Amino acid sequence: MKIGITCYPTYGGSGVVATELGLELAHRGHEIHFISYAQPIRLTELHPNIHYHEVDVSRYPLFDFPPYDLALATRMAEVSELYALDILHVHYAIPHSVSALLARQMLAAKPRGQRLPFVTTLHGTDITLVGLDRSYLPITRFSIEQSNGVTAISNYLRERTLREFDVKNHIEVIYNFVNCDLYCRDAGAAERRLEYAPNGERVLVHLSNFRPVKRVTDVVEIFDRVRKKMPAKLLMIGDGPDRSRAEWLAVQKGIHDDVLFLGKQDKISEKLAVADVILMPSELESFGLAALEAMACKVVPIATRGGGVPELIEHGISGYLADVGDVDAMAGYAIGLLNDESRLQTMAKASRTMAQSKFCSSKIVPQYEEFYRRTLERSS
Ligand code: GMT
Repeated sequence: MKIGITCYPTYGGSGVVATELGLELAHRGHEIHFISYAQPIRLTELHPNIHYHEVDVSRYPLFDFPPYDLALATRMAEVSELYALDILHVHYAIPHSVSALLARQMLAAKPRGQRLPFVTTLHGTDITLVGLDRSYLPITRFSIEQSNGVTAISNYLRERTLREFDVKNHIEVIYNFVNCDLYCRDAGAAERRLEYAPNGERVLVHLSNFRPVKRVTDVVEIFDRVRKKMPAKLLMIGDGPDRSRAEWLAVQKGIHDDVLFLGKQDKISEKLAVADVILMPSELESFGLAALEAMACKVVPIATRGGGVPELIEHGISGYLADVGDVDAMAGYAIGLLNDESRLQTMAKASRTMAQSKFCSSKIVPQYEEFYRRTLERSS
């Protein structure tokens, strides 16, 4: 198939899923066209089946807010026509599904009337935060209803979309996935760990875009409690609006030397694979891709239990779940686990098994292929 993919290229889990999906599909022989305003950050590999088309948003003194969604729609239509795309897959509803809808209409109105069915994948805050803002809700609902196919990344997100948006479409649940061959406890992990924890300290990790929903100061609070009980290091991977709050908190607590802010990183699997535990105390996660990537690397997740997270983590078996803001409980789980090597090893194995048995790309990517086929059949 010839598949167009649009996502946010620089920020967040939806862009990661979109990029990894494009790469996996390219390896399976599909022709992939990324259409976005910048090259997706995880698109580091050159592959003959992968093409990238930049959307140029022209500036004009009248435009306080340059109309990216219109430039995107134009580029989607252009690329679809030039490369005879079969289907367009947009990740994150706002504004991508609206642009796809416009592109589909532009092509249908042409003399030869090319068809451009599009699939919208709902990821999280496009529904739970942004989409529920009154100024976005009607158009988000409309573009979801107009999509030729809709997927959500967890049952939680599917139910919430149906309930709060009152849309009538079928929404297929296709979970986030991880490449289990790449994300694993590789042979070099022990040596790399020494760079961060040279004296045998425990290693905790957090990976996010440091937005308020991630509650990064809770990460520091939890680590502070752990640090009082044992030598430990915290790796903070990523960057975003709340990073400096977290840095200041670490300074105030006197643990700044043990909290390593690594910023945005590539080769995420290599960083995750050195850790014992990942902390994900988010306000809400529709799924929790960062936890899945860590679990595949035998890193045990300690997370909040809201949203779609319980579909990934079984409390007490492949990780621990606590209420939002309950930093004492999450610290208690971490301390108990890190003090008990045999339980840590058992849960690390259970985490990997969970990732392998349900969420490997080899299991999930064919579900997308099948969904494209059904969508194409329905819209022919
Ligand atoms: O919060 C983020 O990391 C970004 C956000 C997004 O939509 O880009 O992530 C959402 O999508 C991820 C991939 O599908 C999910 O794993 C995350 O749980 C989800 N984030 C939230 O629901 C807050």
